[in-house]
Amino acid sequence: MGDGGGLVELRHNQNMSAPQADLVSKYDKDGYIILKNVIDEDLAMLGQDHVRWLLEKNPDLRPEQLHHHLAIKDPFWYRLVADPRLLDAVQPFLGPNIALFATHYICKPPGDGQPVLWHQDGSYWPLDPMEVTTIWLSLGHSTRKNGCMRVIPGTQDTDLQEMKLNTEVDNVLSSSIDDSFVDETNAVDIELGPGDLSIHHPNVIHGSDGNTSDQWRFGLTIRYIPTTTKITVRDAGSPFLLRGNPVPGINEYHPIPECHEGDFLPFPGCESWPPAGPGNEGWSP
Ligand SMILES: O=C(O)CCC(=O)C(=O)O
Repeated sequence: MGDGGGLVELRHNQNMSAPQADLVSKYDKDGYIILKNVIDEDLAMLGQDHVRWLLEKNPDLRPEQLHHHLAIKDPFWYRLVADPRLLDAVQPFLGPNIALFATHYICKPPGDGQPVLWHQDGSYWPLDPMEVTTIWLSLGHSTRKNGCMRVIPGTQDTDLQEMKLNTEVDNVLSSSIDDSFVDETNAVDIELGPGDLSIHHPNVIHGSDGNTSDQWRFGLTIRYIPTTTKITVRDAGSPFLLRGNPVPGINEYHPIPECHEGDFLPFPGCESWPPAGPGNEGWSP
């Protein structure tokens, strides 16, 4: 299964620059792309502080399991996923009306950071249609040694498969795709520095190894949808309208989280929070 007809048509209707069109054709061919230096290093470091802050507030959670429900009332988390540089990066794939479906820090501590077994994202998601793309935002150095994401290019043309319970080793999703779909010899390491990102398709087969190095791996996954995609299970994500217009009757979006004294990670711009507009329109980093 490739992209739905809706997204293909929507791309045809957009005025894309030649570099954007190249990225879209690379994504269509390989199921992922890489963009370097999209956010500044200061913001990436603030993202690392955010992870430490979240872990202090939620001592029972592992750093691979900082899930989207925590984002609903968290102004810094919203600020990060609504960053116009990230929305500009996904707009060629999704069009101008963009919402957040879900977001999840997957950070791997040195020594025992857990693997993410081979899977297709769309198999887990209650979305109709399955028009969605993921930014994997690197907040530090993500390398083969500390368990960077790995992708099998071209597998975005594989239909979504049922994921199987898999707890042979401790792993982030406790499940994986059947081995018969995985040819690891074709896997590509997505090595990234702070502020770099990859964008991947919901059908592409991907995963990552554990972190056996002495360096943390800091990554944030951000699942963006066009506002025409319906989240069919209530409370399945952390829906926010981020850019453009909602479609009546499709999704209900949370309000922009407020900054409550002592209960958020301070960030540049929080003094004049919340930003203007329904999402973040008119706001620049
Ligand atoms: O963070 C990882 O290692 C894997 C990420 C992933 O599976 C995803 O973003 O869908």
